[in-house]
Amino acid sequence: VAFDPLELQTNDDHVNAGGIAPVVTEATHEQKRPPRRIVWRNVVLFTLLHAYSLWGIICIPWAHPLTWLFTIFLYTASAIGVTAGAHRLWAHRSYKAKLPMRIILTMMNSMALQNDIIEWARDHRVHHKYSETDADPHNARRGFFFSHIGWLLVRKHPDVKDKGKNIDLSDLYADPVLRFQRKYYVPSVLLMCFLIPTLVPHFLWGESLWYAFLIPGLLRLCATLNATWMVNSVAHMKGDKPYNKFINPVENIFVIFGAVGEGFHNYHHTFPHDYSTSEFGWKFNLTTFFIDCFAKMGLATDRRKMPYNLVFRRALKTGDGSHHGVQKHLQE
Ligand code: ST9
Ligand code: ZN
Ligand code: ZN
Repeated sequence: VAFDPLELQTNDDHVNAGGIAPVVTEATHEQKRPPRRIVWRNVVLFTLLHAYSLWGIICIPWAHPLTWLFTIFLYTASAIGVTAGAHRLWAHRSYKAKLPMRIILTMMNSMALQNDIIEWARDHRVHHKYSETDADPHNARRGFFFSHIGWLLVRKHPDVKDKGKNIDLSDLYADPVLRFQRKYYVPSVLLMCFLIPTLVPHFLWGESLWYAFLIPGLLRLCATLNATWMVNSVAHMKGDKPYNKFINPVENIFVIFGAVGEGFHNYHHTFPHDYSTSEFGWKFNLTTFFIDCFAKMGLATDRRKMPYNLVFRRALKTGDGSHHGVQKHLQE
Protein backbone atom coordinates (compact mmCIF):
# COMPACT_ATOMS: atom_id res chain seq x y z
CA VAL A 1 0.00 0.00 0.00
CA ALA A 2 1.43 3.38 -1.02
CA PHE A 3 2.22 5.80 1.76
CA ASP A 4 -0.43 8.52 1.99
CA PRO A 5 0.71 11.55 3.98
CA LEU A 6 -2.89 12.64 4.36
CA GLU A 7 -3.50 9.53 6.44
CA LEU A 8 -1.52 11.24 9.17
CA GLN A 9 -4.06 14.02 9.31
CA THR A 10 -5.03 15.06 12.81
CA ASN A 11 -7.55 17.67 13.76
CA ASP A 12 -5.86 19.93 16.19
CA ASP A 13 -8.82 21.39 17.90
CA HIS A 14 -8.35 24.34 20.17
CA VAL A 15 -11.62 26.03 19.38
CA ASN A 16 -13.85 23.53 21.09
CA ALA A 17 -12.32 21.03 23.43
CA GLY A 18 -12.39 18.03 21.11
CA GLY A 19 -10.11 15.14 20.46
CA ILE A 20 -8.41 13.85 17.38
CA ALA A 21 -10.94 13.37 14.62
CA PRO A 22 -11.14 9.91 13.09
CA VAL A 23 -9.06 9.59 9.97
CA VAL A 24 -11.24 8.93 6.93
CA THR A 25 -9.61 8.40 3.58
CA GLU A 26 -10.54 10.46 0.53
CA ALA A 27 -12.00 7.33 -1.11
CA THR A 28 -14.57 6.74 1.66
CA HIS A 29 -15.46 10.45 1.60
CA GLU A 30 -16.18 10.36 -2.11
CA GLN A 31 -18.30 7.23 -1.83
CA LYS A 32 -20.68 8.78 0.66
CA ARG A 33 -20.73 12.28 -0.81
CA PRO A 34 -24.23 13.18 -2.08
CA PRO A 35 -24.46 14.46 -5.65
CA ARG A 36 -23.29 18.03 -6.18
CA ARG A 37 -26.16 20.54 -6.34
CA ILE A 38 -24.97 23.62 -8.22
CA VAL A 39 -26.45 26.97 -7.22
CA TRP A 40 -26.64 28.67 -10.63
CA ARG A 41 -27.46 32.08 -9.18
CA ASN A 42 -24.06 32.12 -7.48
CA VAL A 43 -22.27 30.81 -10.58
CA VAL A 44 -23.73 33.64 -12.65
CA LEU A 45 -23.05 36.34 -10.03
CA PHE A 46 -19.43 35.28 -9.41
CA THR A 47 -18.77 34.95 -13.16
CA LEU A 48 -20.11 38.47 -13.71
CA LEU A 49 -18.08 39.80 -10.78
CA HIS A 50 -14.86 38.38 -12.25
CA ALA A 51 -15.69 39.58 -15.77
CA TYR A 52 -16.43 43.15 -14.61
CA SER A 53 -13.29 43.08 -12.46
CA LEU A 54 -11.21 42.28 -15.54
CA TRP A 55 -12.88 45.22 -17.24
CA GLY A 56 -11.97 47.29 -14.16
CA ILE A 57 -8.30 46.26 -14.49
CA ILE A 58 -8.27 47.41 -18.10
CA CYS A 59 -9.73 50.81 -17.09
CA ILE A 60 -7.19 51.48 -14.30
CA PRO A 61 -4.84 53.68 -16.43
CA TRP A 62 -7.72 56.06 -17.28
CA ALA A 63 -8.97 56.42 -13.72
CA HIS A 64 -8.02 59.34 -11.43
CA PRO A 65 -4.92 58.63 -9.28
CA LEU A 66 -7.00 59.38 -6.20
CA THR A 67 -9.32 56.56 -7.29
CA TRP A 68 -6.30 54.22 -7.26
CA LEU A 69 -5.42 55.28 -3.71
CA PHE A 70 -9.03 55.03 -2.60
CA THR A 71 -9.22 51.50 -4.02
CA ILE A 72 -6.18 50.45 -1.98
CA PHE A 73 -7.65 52.11 1.10
CA LEU A 74 -11.00 50.29 0.71
CA TYR A 75 -9.23 46.98 0.02
CA THR A 76 -7.36 47.35 3.29
CA ALA A 77 -10.36 48.54 5.29
CA SER A 78 -12.65 45.77 4.11
CA ALA A 79 -9.91 43.16 4.58
CA ILE A 80 -9.38 44.27 8.17
CA GLY A 81 -13.13 44.11 8.73
CA VAL A 82 -12.77 40.41 7.99
CA THR A 83 -9.43 39.68 9.69
CA ALA A 84 -9.60 41.81 12.85
CA GLY A 85 -13.40 41.60 12.98
CA ALA A 86 -15.11 38.42 11.79
CA HIS A 87 -12.01 36.27 12.18
CA ARG A 88 -9.86 37.24 15.17
CA LEU A 89 -12.48 38.99 17.30
CA TRP A 90 -15.72 37.15 16.68
CA ALA A 91 -14.86 33.68 15.34
CA HIS A 92 -11.96 33.12 17.75
CA ARG A 93 -12.52 35.60 20.57
CA SER A 94 -8.77 36.16 20.61
CA TYR A 95 -9.22 39.66 22.11
CA LYS A 96 -12.02 41.86 23.38
CA ALA A 97 -13.28 45.06 21.71
CA LYS A 98 -15.27 47.95 23.13
CA LEU A 99 -18.47 49.10 21.43
CA PRO A 100 -16.99 51.82 19.13
CA MET A 101 -14.42 49.38 17.78
CA ARG A 102 -17.07 46.70 17.24
CA ILE A 103 -19.19 49.18 15.28
CA ILE A 104 -16.24 50.28 13.11
CA LEU A 105 -15.24 46.67 12.43
CA THR A 106 -18.79 45.72 11.52
CA MET A 107 -19.06 48.57 9.01
CA MET A 108 -15.73 47.59 7.48
CA ASN A 109 -16.93 44.00 7.44
CA SER A 110 -20.10 44.81 5.47
CA MET A 111 -17.83 46.44 2.91
CA ALA A 112 -16.23 43.02 2.27
CA LEU A 113 -19.49 41.23 1.37
CA GLN A 114 -18.51 37.91 2.95
CA ASN A 115 -21.84 37.07 4.60
CA ASP A 116 -22.85 38.56 7.93
CA ILE A 117 -20.42 38.02 10.78
CA ILE A 118 -22.56 35.47 12.62
CA GLU A 119 -22.71 33.25 9.51
CA TRP A 120 -19.02 33.80 8.73
CA ALA A 121 -17.95 32.94 12.28
CA ARG A 122 -20.22 29.87 12.34
CA ASP A 123 -18.68 28.49 9.13
CA HIS A 124 -15.22 29.32 10.41
CA ARG A 125 -15.66 27.59 13.77
CA VAL A 126 -16.88 24.53 11.88
CA HIS A 127 -13.83 24.83 9.59
CA HIS A 128 -11.43 24.71 12.55
CA LYS A 129 -13.25 21.97 14.42
CA TYR A 130 -13.68 19.65 11.42
CA SER A 131 -10.77 20.74 9.19
CA GLU A 132 -10.29 18.72 6.00
CA THR A 133 -13.40 16.58 6.48
CA ASP A 134 -16.77 16.82 4.73
CA ALA A 135 -18.04 18.88 7.66
CA ASP A 136 -15.48 21.57 6.80
CA PRO A 137 -17.42 24.05 4.58
CA HIS A 138 -14.37 24.54 2.31
CA ASN A 139 -12.75 21.14 2.78
CA ALA A 140 -9.36 21.46 1.02
CA ARG A 141 -9.29 17.71 0.35
CA ARG A 142 -11.88 18.35 -2.33
CA GLY A 143 -9.26 20.22 -4.32
CA PHE A 144 -8.09 23.73 -5.08
CA PHE A 145 -11.19 24.92 -6.91
CA PHE A 146 -13.65 23.67 -4.30
CA SER A 147 -11.77 25.17 -1.35
CA HIS A 148 -11.21 28.46 -3.18
CA ILE A 149 -14.60 29.35 -4.66
CA GLY A 150 -16.40 26.11 -5.54
CA TRP A 151 -17.83 25.71 -2.03
CA LEU A 152 -19.84 28.93 -2.59
CA LEU A 153 -21.31 27.58 -5.82
CA VAL A 154 -22.92 24.37 -4.50
CA ARG A 155 -25.22 23.36 -1.63
CA LYS A 156 -23.28 22.49 1.50
CA HIS A 157 -22.46 18.90 2.40
CA PRO A 158 -25.02 17.62 4.96
CA ASP A 159 -22.17 17.03 7.43
CA VAL A 160 -21.53 20.80 7.56
CA LYS A 161 -25.07 21.39 8.76
CA ASP A 162 -25.27 18.30 11.02
CA LYS A 163 -21.97 18.81 12.80
CA GLY A 164 -22.32 22.60 12.67
CA LYS A 165 -25.49 22.36 14.78
CA ASN A 166 -23.38 21.56 17.81
CA ILE A 167 -21.24 24.69 17.56
CA ASP A 168 -22.03 27.20 20.29
CA LEU A 169 -22.90 30.61 18.82
CA SER A 170 -24.51 32.13 21.90
CA ASP A 171 -21.68 34.66 22.33
CA LEU A 172 -22.32 35.96 18.79
CA TYR A 173 -26.06 36.30 19.22
CA ALA A 174 -25.43 38.06 22.55
CA ASP A 175 -23.70 40.92 20.73
CA PRO A 176 -26.27 43.58 19.70
CA VAL A 177 -23.90 44.93 17.02
CA LEU A 178 -23.88 41.53 15.30
CA ARG A 179 -27.64 41.13 15.60
CA PHE A 180 -28.04 44.57 14.02
CA GLN A 181 -25.67 43.72 11.15
CA ARG A 182 -27.48 40.43 10.48
CA LYS A 183 -30.90 42.13 10.49
CA TYR A 184 -29.80 44.91 8.14
CA TYR A 185 -27.17 42.99 6.21
CA VAL A 186 -28.42 43.80 2.70
CA PRO A 187 -28.76 47.59 3.21
CA SER A 188 -25.42 47.66 5.04
CA VAL A 189 -23.72 45.96 2.08
CA LEU A 190 -25.43 48.25 -0.44
CA LEU A 191 -24.14 51.25 1.48
CA MET A 192 -20.64 50.13 2.47
CA CYS A 193 -19.70 47.86 -0.44
CA PHE A 194 -21.32 49.65 -3.39
CA LEU A 195 -22.65 53.16 -2.67
CA ILE A 196 -19.72 54.63 -0.72
CA PRO A 197 -17.05 53.20 -3.09
CA THR A 198 -18.97 54.60 -6.09
CA LEU A 199 -20.16 57.96 -4.79
CA VAL A 200 -17.09 59.18 -2.86
CA PRO A 201 -14.74 59.28 -5.92
CA HIS A 202 -17.50 60.78 -8.04
CA PHE A 203 -18.39 63.67 -5.75
CA LEU A 204 -14.99 64.34 -4.18
CA TRP A 205 -12.70 64.27 -7.23
CA GLY A 206 -15.03 63.97 -10.19
CA GLU A 207 -14.35 60.34 -11.11
CA SER A 208 -16.90 58.93 -13.56
CA LEU A 209 -19.61 56.90 -11.82
CA TRP A 210 -18.85 53.92 -14.04
CA TYR A 211 -15.10 53.82 -13.22
CA ALA A 212 -15.83 54.34 -9.53
CA PHE A 213 -18.32 51.47 -9.54
CA LEU A 214 -15.93 49.27 -11.52
CA ILE A 215 -12.61 49.89 -9.71
CA PRO A 216 -13.03 50.73 -5.98
CA GLY A 217 -16.37 48.89 -6.14
CA LEU A 218 -16.26 45.60 -8.04
CA LEU A 219 -12.53 45.10 -8.69
CA ARG A 220 -11.65 45.86 -5.06
CA LEU A 221 -14.39 43.47 -3.86
CA CYS A 222 -13.21 40.72 -6.19
CA ALA A 223 -9.61 41.16 -5.03
CA THR A 224 -10.45 40.91 -1.31
CA LEU A 225 -12.63 37.88 -1.93
CA ASN A 226 -9.86 36.07 -3.81
CA ALA A 227 -7.26 37.02 -1.20
CA THR A 228 -9.55 35.60 1.49
CA TRP A 229 -10.28 32.43 -0.44
CA MET A 230 -6.53 31.90 -0.91
CA VAL A 231 -6.31 31.27 2.83
CA ASN A 232 -8.69 28.35 2.33
CA SER A 233 -7.07 27.04 -0.86
CA VAL A 234 -3.38 27.96 -1.20
CA ALA A 235 -2.70 28.20 2.56
CA HIS A 236 -4.15 24.71 3.00
CA MET A 237 -1.81 23.31 0.36
CA LYS A 238 1.56 24.89 -0.50
CA GLY A 239 4.15 25.97 2.07
CA ASP A 240 6.05 25.16 5.26
CA LYS A 241 4.65 23.58 8.40
CA PRO A 242 6.95 24.84 11.16
CA TYR A 243 4.52 24.20 14.01
CA ASN A 244 2.56 21.10 13.09
CA LYS A 245 3.42 18.84 10.17
CA PHE A 246 0.42 16.61 10.82
CA ILE A 247 -2.12 19.14 9.54
CA ASN A 248 -2.62 20.56 6.03
CA PRO A 249 -2.49 24.34 6.72
CA VAL A 250 0.82 25.98 5.80
CA GLU A 251 2.72 29.26 6.00
CA ASN A 252 2.55 30.92 2.58
CA ILE A 253 4.24 34.22 1.82
CA PHE A 254 1.86 35.28 -1.00
CA VAL A 255 -1.16 34.75 1.20
CA ILE A 256 0.54 36.58 4.07
CA PHE A 257 0.83 39.72 1.89
CA GLY A 258 -2.59 39.62 0.27
CA ALA A 259 -4.52 38.67 3.37
CA VAL A 260 -3.04 41.47 5.55
CA GLY A 261 -1.42 39.01 7.96
CA GLU A 262 -3.54 35.86 7.71
CA GLY A 263 -1.22 33.60 5.72
CA PHE A 264 0.59 32.18 8.75
CA HIS A 265 -1.98 29.44 8.56
CA ASN A 266 0.02 26.57 10.05
CA TYR A 267 0.60 28.74 13.11
CA HIS A 268 -3.05 29.78 13.18
CA HIS A 269 -4.45 26.24 13.06
CA THR A 270 -1.97 25.20 15.75
CA PHE A 271 -2.68 28.17 18.06
CA PRO A 272 -6.09 29.52 16.98
CA HIS A 273 -6.51 31.68 20.06
CA ASP A 274 -3.47 33.85 19.36
CA TYR A 275 -4.83 37.32 18.45
CA SER A 276 -1.86 37.92 16.12
CA THR A 277 -2.18 34.64 14.12
CA SER A 278 1.62 34.59 13.94
CA GLU A 279 4.62 34.75 16.24
CA PHE A 280 6.17 37.75 14.44
CA GLY A 281 4.09 40.66 15.73
CA TRP A 282 3.68 43.46 13.17
CA LYS A 283 5.88 41.82 10.54
CA PHE A 284 3.69 41.36 7.39
CA ASN A 285 0.74 41.69 9.71
CA LEU A 286 -1.25 44.88 9.24
CA THR A 287 -4.14 43.37 11.18
CA THR A 288 -2.06 42.97 14.32
CA PHE A 289 -0.84 46.57 13.93
CA PHE A 290 -4.46 47.70 13.62
CA ILE A 291 -5.56 45.82 16.75
CA ASP A 292 -2.54 47.12 18.70
CA CYS A 293 -3.37 50.73 17.71
CA PHE A 294 -6.89 50.25 19.03
CA ALA A 295 -5.42 48.70 22.18
CA LYS A 296 -3.35 51.87 22.66
CA MET A 297 -6.61 53.86 22.53
CA GLY A 298 -8.12 51.49 25.11
CA LEU A 299 -10.64 50.06 22.65
CA ALA A 300 -9.09 46.59 22.31
CA THR A 301 -8.25 44.61 25.44
CA ASP A 302 -7.36 41.09 26.63
CA ARG A 303 -5.24 40.21 23.60
CA ARG A 304 -4.34 36.53 23.88
CA LYS A 305 -0.79 35.63 22.87
CA MET A 306 1.10 32.32 22.88
CA PRO A 307 4.33 32.64 24.89
CA TYR A 308 7.40 32.01 22.71
CA ASN A 309 8.71 29.12 24.83
CA LEU A 310 5.48 27.14 24.25
CA VAL A 311 5.54 27.93 20.53
CA PHE A 312 9.14 26.75 20.33
CA ARG A 313 8.47 23.54 22.26
CA ARG A 314 5.52 22.78 20.02
CA ALA A 315 7.59 23.46 16.87
CA LEU A 316 10.31 21.15 18.17
CA LYS A 317 7.81 18.39 18.87
CA THR A 318 5.49 18.48 15.88
CA GLY A 319 7.00 20.92 13.33
CA ASP A 320 8.55 19.98 9.98
CA GLY A 321 11.94 21.44 11.01
CA SER A 322 11.54 24.72 9.10
CA HIS A 323 11.03 26.77 12.26
CA HIS A 324 13.81 29.38 12.70
CA GLY A 325 14.23 28.63 16.42
CA VAL A 326 14.28 24.87 15.91
CA GLN A 327 16.91 25.17 13.15
CA LYS A 328 19.11 27.31 15.39
CA HIS A 329 18.62 24.90 18.29
CA LEU A 330 19.62 21.91 16.15
CA GLN A 331 22.75 23.69 14.86
CA GLU A 332 23.97 24.38 18.41
C1 ST9 B 1 -17.38 34.55 1.31
C2 ST9 B 1 -16.98 33.98 2.62
O1 ST9 B 1 -16.62 34.80 0.44
C3 ST9 B 1 -15.48 33.77 2.68
C4 ST9 B 1 -15.13 33.10 3.95
C5 ST9 B 1 -13.72 32.65 3.93
C6 ST9 B 1 -13.25 32.10 5.19
C7 ST9 B 1 -11.76 32.21 5.25
C8 ST9 B 1 -11.21 31.69 6.49
C9 ST9 B 1 -9.73 31.82 6.51
C10 ST9 B 1 -9.15 32.36 7.79
C11 ST9 B 1 -9.34 33.81 7.93
C12 ST9 B 1 -8.57 34.61 6.99
C13 ST9 B 1 -9.28 35.85 6.59
C14 ST9 B 1 -8.49 36.54 5.49
C15 ST9 B 1 -9.12 37.79 4.96
C16 ST9 B 1 -8.27 38.45 3.96
C17 ST9 B 1 -8.85 39.66 3.36
C18 ST9 B 1 -8.05 40.24 2.20
N1 ST9 B 1 -23.18 25.26 10.78
O2 ST9 B 1 -25.59 28.38 3.76
P1 ST9 B 1 -26.94 27.76 3.52
C19 ST9 B 1 -27.54 25.33 8.10
S1 ST9 B 1 -19.06 34.83 1.13
C20 ST9 B 1 -24.43 24.96 11.13
O3 ST9 B 1 -27.94 28.55 2.77
P2 ST9 B 1 -26.98 25.81 1.40
C21 ST9 B 1 -28.30 26.46 8.75
O4 ST9 B 1 -29.45 25.97 9.39
C22 ST9 B 1 -19.20 35.61 -0.41
N2 ST9 B 1 -25.48 25.02 10.31
O5 ST9 B 1 -26.72 26.32 2.88
C23 ST9 B 1 -28.63 27.32 7.58
O6 ST9 B 1 -29.73 28.17 7.79
P3 ST9 B 1 -29.47 29.62 8.44
C24 ST9 B 1 -20.54 36.26 -0.56
C25 ST9 B 1 -25.27 25.42 9.08
O7 ST9 B 1 -28.40 25.85 1.04
C26 ST9 B 1 -28.99 26.27 6.52
O8 ST9 B 1 -28.07 25.21 6.79
N3 ST9 B 1 -21.61 35.41 -0.17
C27 ST9 B 1 -23.99 25.78 8.63
O9 ST9 B 1 -26.30 24.49 1.31
C28 ST9 B 1 -28.84 26.78 5.09
O10 ST9 B 1 -27.55 27.37 4.94
C29 ST9 B 1 -22.16 34.52 -1.01
O11 ST9 B 1 -21.77 34.43 -2.14
C30 ST9 B 1 -22.92 25.67 9.53
N4 ST9 B 1 -21.66 25.99 9.18
O12 ST9 B 1 -26.25 26.88 0.47
C31 ST9 B 1 -23.25 33.67 -0.44
N5 ST9 B 1 -24.08 26.16 7.36
O13 ST9 B 1 -28.29 30.24 7.76
C32 ST9 B 1 -22.79 32.32 -0.67
C33 ST9 B 1 -25.37 26.05 7.02
O14 ST9 B 1 -30.71 30.34 8.19
N6 ST9 B 1 -23.53 31.33 0.07
N7 ST9 B 1 -26.10 25.60 8.05
O15 ST9 B 1 -29.19 29.37 9.87
C34 ST9 B 1 -24.63 30.69 -0.40
O16 ST9 B 1 -25.23 31.09 -1.37
C35 ST9 B 1 -25.00 29.45 0.34
O17 ST9 B 1 -24.47 29.45 1.63
C36 ST9 B 1 -24.48 28.18 -0.41
C37 ST9 B 1 -24.86 26.95 0.38
C38 ST9 B 1 -25.08 28.10 -1.79
C39 ST9 B 1 -22.94 28.22 -0.51
ZN1 ZN C 1 -7.87 27.07 7.62
ZN1 ZN D 1 -9.36 30.88 12.19
